[in-house]
Amino acid sequence: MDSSSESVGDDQGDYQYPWFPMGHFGINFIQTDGSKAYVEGELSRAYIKDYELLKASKRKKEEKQPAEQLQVDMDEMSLQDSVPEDNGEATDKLLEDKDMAYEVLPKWSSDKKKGKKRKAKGRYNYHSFEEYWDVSSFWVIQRTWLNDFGGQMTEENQKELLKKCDEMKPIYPIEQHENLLENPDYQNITKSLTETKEGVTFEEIYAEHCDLIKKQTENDYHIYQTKEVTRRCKDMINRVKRLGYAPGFEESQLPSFYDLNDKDIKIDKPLIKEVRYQIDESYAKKFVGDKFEESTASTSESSSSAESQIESTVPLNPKEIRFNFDPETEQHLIASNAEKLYANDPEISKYYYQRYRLFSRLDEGIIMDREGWFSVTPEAIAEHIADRVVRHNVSVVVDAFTGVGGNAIQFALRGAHVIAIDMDPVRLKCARENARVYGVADYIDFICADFFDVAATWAADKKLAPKVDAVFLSPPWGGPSYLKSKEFDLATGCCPNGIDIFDVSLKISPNIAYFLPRNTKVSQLTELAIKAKTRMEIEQSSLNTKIKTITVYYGKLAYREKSPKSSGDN
Ligand code: MGP
Ligand code: SAH
Repeated sequence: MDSSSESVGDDQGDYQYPWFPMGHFGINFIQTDGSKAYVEGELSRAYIKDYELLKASKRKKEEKQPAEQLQVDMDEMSLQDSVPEDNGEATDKLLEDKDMAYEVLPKWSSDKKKGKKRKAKGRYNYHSFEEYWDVSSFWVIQRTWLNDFGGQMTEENQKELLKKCDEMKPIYPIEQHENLLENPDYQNITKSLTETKEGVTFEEIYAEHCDLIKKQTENDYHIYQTKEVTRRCKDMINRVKRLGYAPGFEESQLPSFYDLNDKDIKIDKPLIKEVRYQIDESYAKKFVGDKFEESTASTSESSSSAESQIESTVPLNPKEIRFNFDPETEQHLIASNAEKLYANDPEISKYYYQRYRLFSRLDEGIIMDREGWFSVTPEAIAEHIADRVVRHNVSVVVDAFTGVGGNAIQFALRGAHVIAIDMDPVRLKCARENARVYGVADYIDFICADFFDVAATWAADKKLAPKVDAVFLSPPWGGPSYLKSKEFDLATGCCPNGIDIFDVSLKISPNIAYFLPRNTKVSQLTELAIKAKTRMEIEQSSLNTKIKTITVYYGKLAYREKSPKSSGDN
């Protein structure tokens, strides 16, 4: 483990499993309604180990699954350079009044601030046109003036001006200024005035020259900035991808896709205006090394029959629901019996051979239905999530999609009071029975209902609403085939719609932990942070050597660095 990163977190010392911030980002967006938004977040990874539980599960030798690269097409994005147009032939008419072109120049002071040389390595990221103009105005105006009207100066004054210009040249000129004198946009732009306007004075020509050069520079600065931000966006996206996330940003969200000066641009997704980030590449190296590389890329071979086999989650007649588990008639739910039951169902038997990592006390009476097997959070991951959530004065947690109780049990074991909701009576029954096995059933309230209905009831009558400190969300991901697409779409992949789920949860608490596929689009997760107006953290759960899932923390659950690092930011 990188020892430098161990000291970064504000309260990372007392966690059962180590987790580390790998990078942070800040993104300015222009939203579809034209308003601006800013999102700040962290990328982190938890290193969770459960080798013993996996070994005890006596996993069968599995067929290797074909590797599938979790690469998105952002690499191929092409950048349309803006090439300034040629201004045409410059006039070459000699002017009278030799040296007037020199005389009109404002005399420079020795104030070094104006043309200050920056010692920073690499590119300098100017924050505004004013900042760039402050650094470059003397040089760009006077060097171009010398170029155009040097013939009207004495040799001595030409030399002196050239020397001053060289001194005042910014260390990091924008691209269009790198070969300033070869750029036609900066040549002879006022010379024609001497031809067209009679009696024009050098003062007037110089004033016009200053004006036009500034306008041209401002225009070029914005073209340059757009290109620079786009370059940084692509770099950030590639770094995020190399850490094993699915970025999800589309080319149409990059600044170069639009003319940002166009006030009437119509966008259908938030447009990135500016990015700042610092991403530790050493985690990417660990990630692409042997096991990690294989781990990100897996294709689920599962057939679509799995989806059709998922039981209906809506009970037809509530009166027929029995919440008590009957071991006689419901033997099919007993997890330790599952080997035979799912012998011809490879999609589930795979989980049977990892059974103790799902529940270490599986043989003590754990019960699960088919969906429970593939959707329960592995115990060590659930332990870690509870470790992250149940602190910062969090004592009441809503588990909105309880399933068979993998997470609810761990929240309760960490000392929280849990409100456990699931609309499926069979799975909620499993959760309650499983909570008994772990001795925490008394710390959990079980509600068999649609989460949307519960949230609406609480919103409609505040007296009915409990005081909730945090909401945990682990909705269905549309069956085990969720990894089939490179990037998981929160809106269409989750069932119900993952964006609606978040919106409803926000009405209950801003402190949300969202358990999602590892290939969920980061772009959508940032959109949720905009809505929540909170910072965010996307934590990868690395189980032994494989990144299994992600948990996205919002509100006070998200990591906050005590003393932000400033150096090395992009
Ligand atoms: P997985 O499909 O077993 O991925 O899910 P894995 O292990 O990478 O599979 P492989 O075939 O690539 O080796 C990993 C974990 O995600 C499961 O153990 C569950 O905890 C969780 N999970 C999977 N699904 C399909 C769901 C789901 O629909 N909802 C929720 N909440 N969790 C799920
Ligand atoms: N974290 C759980 C797994 C959750 S699986 C565990 O560790 O066991 C997702 C669960 O969401 C399923 O049990 C499903 O019945 C439930 N669900 C789906 N839609 C729901 C809704 N609208 N309201 C409440 N529960 C829902």
